[in-house]
Amino acid sequence: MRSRHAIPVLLALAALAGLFGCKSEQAQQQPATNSTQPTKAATKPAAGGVTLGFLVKQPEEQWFQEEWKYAQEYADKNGINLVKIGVPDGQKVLDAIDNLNSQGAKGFVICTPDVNLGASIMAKAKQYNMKVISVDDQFLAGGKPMTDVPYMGINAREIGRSVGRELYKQFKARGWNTADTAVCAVTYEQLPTAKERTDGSTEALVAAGFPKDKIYKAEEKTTDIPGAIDAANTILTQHPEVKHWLAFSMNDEGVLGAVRAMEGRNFDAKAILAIGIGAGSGITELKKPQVTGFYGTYLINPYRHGYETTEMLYKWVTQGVEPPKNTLTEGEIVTRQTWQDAVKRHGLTIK
Ligand code: FCA
Repeated sequence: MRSRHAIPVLLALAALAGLFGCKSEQAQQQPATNSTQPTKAATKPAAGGVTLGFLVKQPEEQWFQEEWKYAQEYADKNGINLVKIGVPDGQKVLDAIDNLNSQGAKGFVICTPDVNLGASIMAKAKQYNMKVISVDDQFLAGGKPMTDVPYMGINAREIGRSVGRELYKQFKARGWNTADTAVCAVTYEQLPTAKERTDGSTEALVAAGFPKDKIYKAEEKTTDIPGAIDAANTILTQHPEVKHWLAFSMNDEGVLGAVRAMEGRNFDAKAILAIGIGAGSGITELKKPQVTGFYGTYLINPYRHGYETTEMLYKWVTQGVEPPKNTLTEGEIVTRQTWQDAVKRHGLTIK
């Protein structure tokens, strides 16, 4: 009886194990605390395979989906069991690290939901003997970057400046004047990479000749479109005299929120000039058949942040190759006319 069932049982087990080849998407939906579930055994990688984690603060944001996509591409090529988990708060991060440990992970890449969690994340990783690479948002300890933890981020200040310079150029090209034009700067200053970006944009606009007192800060509480809409609405209410609006932020979501708030107050696309930073929702906006006030975006590179960080972690774990401590990536401003070519040149496939 038992032996007659042995083959079907083995097949079922194999199917379960097969599921694990594509289980990472599933991991993202499962609460991190699921590590003790009976299915855990099936998460064991094939003999010789390595398990690594990739934790991100906002899995619903397109940037992070792109990052995961390229991380998975590297994992698939190298037989890595990549466990992708969304970690929107500190508790989820700690649970996710426990989860990774129970799956035998040797390390993880993380974009933390709170940069001040750096020390606790490192303590927990050390306890489990896991290696850590931080991506996008660098850990802070006592307000200072934890430069001993390998980090890949964007060259925030310089990218912000590029956005500011392009805004000024387009503002001039439209023949607008500063008498009835102002800037809605959607800011999130508690996050250093965000502050660097928006400070850089302000700096470049002012250096080009835009009056600093007409750059209004809209402080968002969350770095998504709803958070930016709320923040921008406050500024729009305070300044009914403005006829032309410029907008910048730390990411596409911040700028799209500003544009949506302006549209909500009947500003025509021709009265708005907005430039984002990202590689996802900004491109989706540029693809829309109708032109909106979202003029362009500074295209950053999720391939490098996903594929290369996973590669660095894998080589660190398997060959002892230490990753560089600080890698800053760049990109370029793209518009409705240029994004397709740029996306191709940077080796990206953005949906
Ligand atoms: C931060 C932002 C993301 C993205 C990334 C590179 O984590 O929150 O939107 O811009 O940096």
